[in-house]
Amino acid sequence: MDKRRPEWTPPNAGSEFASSVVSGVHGKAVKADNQPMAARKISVDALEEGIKAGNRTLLSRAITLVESNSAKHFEQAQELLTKLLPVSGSSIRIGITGVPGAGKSTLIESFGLHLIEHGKKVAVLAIDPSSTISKGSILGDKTRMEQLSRHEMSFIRPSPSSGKLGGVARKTRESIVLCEAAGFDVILIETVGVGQSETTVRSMVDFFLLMQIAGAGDELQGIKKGIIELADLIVVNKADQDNIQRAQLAVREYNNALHYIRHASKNWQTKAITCSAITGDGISDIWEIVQQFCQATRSTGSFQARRKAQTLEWFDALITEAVLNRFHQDPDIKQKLPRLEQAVAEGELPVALAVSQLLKP
Ligand SMILES: Nc1nc2c(ncn2[C@@H]2O[C@H](COP(=O)(O)OP(=O)(O)OP(=O)(O)O)[C@@H](O)[C@H]2O)c(=O)[nH]1
Ligand SMILES: [Mg+2]
Repeated sequence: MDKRRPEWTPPNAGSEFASSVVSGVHGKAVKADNQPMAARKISVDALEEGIKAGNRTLLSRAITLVESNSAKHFEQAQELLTKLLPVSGSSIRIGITGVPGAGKSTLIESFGLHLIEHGKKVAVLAIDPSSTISKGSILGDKTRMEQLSRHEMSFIRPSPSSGKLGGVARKTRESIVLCEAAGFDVILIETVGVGQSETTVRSMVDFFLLMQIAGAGDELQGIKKGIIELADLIVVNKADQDNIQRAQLAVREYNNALHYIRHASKNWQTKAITCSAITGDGISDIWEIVQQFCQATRSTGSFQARRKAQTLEWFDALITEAVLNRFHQDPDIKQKLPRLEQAVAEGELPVALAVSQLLKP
């Protein structure tokens, strides 16, 4: 093995690192605030070892590495992922979506703590394409997930701050691999119901949970948006105090509607239940249902088949992205494109002909 492999330095010396203690790297503990970031380099091998040992500080650094946009970091991240892929894949990946304020983070707090009580290690990732600077949402989430974020059996990572959904999704998929290699049994991925983010999260999880709130005036909002067709479970949250009856009514309506809707997963009948993320009512039912889902889909092979299909879809998407990038970087294309665009816009040239002229060597 090449011992002189270039070492990785975190790209931004953010607060995430500032107060952390990195132990076991190069054989000794390093107090982070004592030295500048550039002085502390961690090799891919050290990251691999640390992650396999469940070291959350190194897991966090590895995620920063996969989130980096630099070419050098890309290479190192891919090397690390190659090493860790064989020890990944054994978690259950759960996507959680719902309109802003539905109670996703509050649910993750109580559901996560419930899972920990059952001996599970829980990682929480977020996809929030609307936040260009993730700092705000970290703050919100950390206060909503106060106990969970302090628990040693959990790991919480906010959404990468890069704006484009495609880029964010790649980073999240790679972060899932890292979390699994670090021994996390359940990966929760929170996304706010904006734009395409639900479809994107659906394409990387085994189980998709849609959170709704009763009494929002439009109980069946998800049906219109087609999101119910993605869900394996609909949870009507905030079923507490004087909202219980409304929530139960909404659950009945959903369960009726679900008879007419194509289910999201093979060998699984989507259902709706009530829950209160605050009182904890219904939280254990969610875990029961997830386990039933795993049993039903694993025994029939559809669980494994979906994962394979998801990976191939991702492969396909990355090919498309890479080919398009290469196309747009090509000097010849760059030179021809504006003229042809104008000709097409002015109606001087048929579109299909313009494309074939563009692609002509
Ligand atoms: N009564 C009641 N309030 C709840 C419940 N769950 C969440 N809330 C409240 O609803 C508000 C929003 O909760 P969050 O958990 O931040 O919702 P979210 O879906 O994560 O919101 P975004 O991250 O902004 O999309 C907070 O004030 C919570 O205290 C619940 O079960 N019952
Ligand atoms: Mg939230």
